Amino acid sequence: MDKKKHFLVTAALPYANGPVHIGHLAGCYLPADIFVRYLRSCGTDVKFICGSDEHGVPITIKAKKEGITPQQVVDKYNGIMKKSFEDFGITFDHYSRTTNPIHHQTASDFFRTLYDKNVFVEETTEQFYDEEAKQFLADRYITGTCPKCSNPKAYGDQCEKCGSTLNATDLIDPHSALSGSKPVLRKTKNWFLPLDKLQPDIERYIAARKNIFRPTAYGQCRSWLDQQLQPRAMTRDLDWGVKVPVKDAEGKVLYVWFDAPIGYISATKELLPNDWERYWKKQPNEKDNASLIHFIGKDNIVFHCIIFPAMLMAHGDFIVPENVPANEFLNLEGDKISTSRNWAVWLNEYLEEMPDREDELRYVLTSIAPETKDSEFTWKDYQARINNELCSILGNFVNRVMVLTAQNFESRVPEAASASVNEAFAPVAEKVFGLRQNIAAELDKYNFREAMSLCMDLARVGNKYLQENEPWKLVKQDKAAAGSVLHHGLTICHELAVCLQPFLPNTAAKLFAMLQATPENAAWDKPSGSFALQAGTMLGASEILFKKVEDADIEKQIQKLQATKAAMPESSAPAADLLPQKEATTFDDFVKMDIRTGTILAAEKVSGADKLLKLTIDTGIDQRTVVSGIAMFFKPEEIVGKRVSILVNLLPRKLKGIVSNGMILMAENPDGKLVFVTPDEGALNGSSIK
Ligand code: B3M
Ligand code: ZN
Repeated sequence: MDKKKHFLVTAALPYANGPVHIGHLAGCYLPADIFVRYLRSCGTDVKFICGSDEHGVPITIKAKKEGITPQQVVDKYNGIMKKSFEDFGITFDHYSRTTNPIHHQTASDFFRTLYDKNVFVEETTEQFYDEEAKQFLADRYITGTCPKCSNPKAYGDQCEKCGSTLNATDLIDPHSALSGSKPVLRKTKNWFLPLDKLQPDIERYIAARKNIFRPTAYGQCRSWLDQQLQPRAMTRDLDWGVKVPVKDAEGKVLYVWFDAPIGYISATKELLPNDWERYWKKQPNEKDNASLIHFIGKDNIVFHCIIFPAMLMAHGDFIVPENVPANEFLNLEGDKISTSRNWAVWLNEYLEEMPDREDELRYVLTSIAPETKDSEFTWKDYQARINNELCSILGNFVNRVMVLTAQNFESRVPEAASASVNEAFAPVAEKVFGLRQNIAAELDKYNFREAMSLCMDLARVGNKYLQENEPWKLVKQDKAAAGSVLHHGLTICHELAVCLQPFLPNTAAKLFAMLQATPENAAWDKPSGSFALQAGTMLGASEILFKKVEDADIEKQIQKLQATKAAMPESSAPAADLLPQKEATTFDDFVKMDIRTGTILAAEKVSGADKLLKLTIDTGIDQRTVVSGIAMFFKPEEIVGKRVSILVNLLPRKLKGIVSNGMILMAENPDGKLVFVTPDEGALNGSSIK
């Protein structure tokens, strides 16, 4: 990585519709902050930009739910989010808002430039319309079955299960999230970004990033390109957002995914009214272009890796993102983190309930960072990592060196006077400086998890050095030699302070204060062997770096989550994730369906069909064959004897050559696994369900 260049680093603009949780932090804010702190400590010119995404359906849905206006929603959550980022030590140079006038102007101008360049295709198409709510249904206002993976809870713009980006009209069995009703199609005009025509440019852009993007990001882009890009509407029939700045566009706003990434530009303008172009625009000499880096979560990949670059290229004046480090998802105690189900560790609550433990959370979240696959946060693991790693390895090493120096050398950095000790330290020093370089190399490659673990290796080297030299014994025989050992021990502490700066900034600051050293710019690039510690320097007060996490602290948190689970209504899934109620039906229609209780007598796999099981069911009236699509969830031998509910008068259907007489009723658990709808004990086979 060319650290002499100037960088613009962004972290995804969070929707201002809920507080920040640990999933957000692990997804992009923490790695972005580590990266930026690293660049700053190398003396690199970097600006770190973020802000609230205050438009789009996620905001208006929240407003409806809370019974307040969209403006009130964003005012409330922007304040909460901004404060917890600050309190946690995410060091944005600027945290903006997409409702700011400067953003409306910037997004509007950007759209107008593309419009004037005839980039957009203006087209009247049929879009879903809710006749009850009297409005068009864009994006999350519509739910239905994903055409790619059959997830019944896909949104009009995206399926969260398979990650596909969708158009509302792709959905099977669409429903309005506003009224639950079946929408109708109505004609409306919109402006489309012709991604199909821009495909060759994007192909070139993505090809050049084959070895830069992480495999998930590259793979998602490839699969989009392989399916051929389609034009995508950049405007919406809604009243909350940036007004479309052309004529005949009343009642229309910019698509939130058009305006939000432009928010990065507006925020930079706000921060640097006179200098922002240096970070965004192509410079006369290409080598003077900034490096643009977007940290995001994997659900935002296509918008940052395809649509935004396409917009920037179509505009013409702007550079394109150099890298888009995208993380996977963090789960919590075995379940998906979810704002609407309140299944999260909220940052504002953590900061209150676990005071002065910011670095501990940074450590844990970086150690389990979901860089290449989803990962999981549990409180027990949090406790174990702090107690067994931060306290026992890092904290213990530093404490031993400090205490021994205080006891034996009046807290002054001892001379490295013993030639033999110094000689023996040479290979250790080599290891230490090698680690520093390796940490930097991993950071250059955005491998934060590995870099964090190398920092702990550095502390391990320190512990081993102490263990092998036993200065507490040596001091009784040869004080100068013990002093030399402690001098080198302090040097390793200093190395730790340098390397930990981006990861555990509070700890690094404490270490620098204890060593009476200052964090120097370019400390990372210093040649090996150049120590900042002067013999005779009076050390600062020694501090315990990490306190053990007690069982009681963790129990409280676990109980809190258990209470959340208990309070979840049986319909535990968020309202927005459940299928809305279907259209009204009559009792007469219902009784036409003959549903009975039965028992599975036999089950076997259907050859040539992964999903199907052939079941023999005792329905009370007969024994019959039913073919059921449940083979992904059950082994045949597990379900023999299972009580079930069965629709017996469904017309026979032939599946893989077998005639199926009826249908077993199934429900879905929160993991998407199908479960049987089993009658209560006592119901005989053949008893009608009514
Ligand atoms: N607000 C999506 C999200 O919060 C969106 C990111 C915008 S980044 C320009 O996941
Ligand atoms: Zn899907």
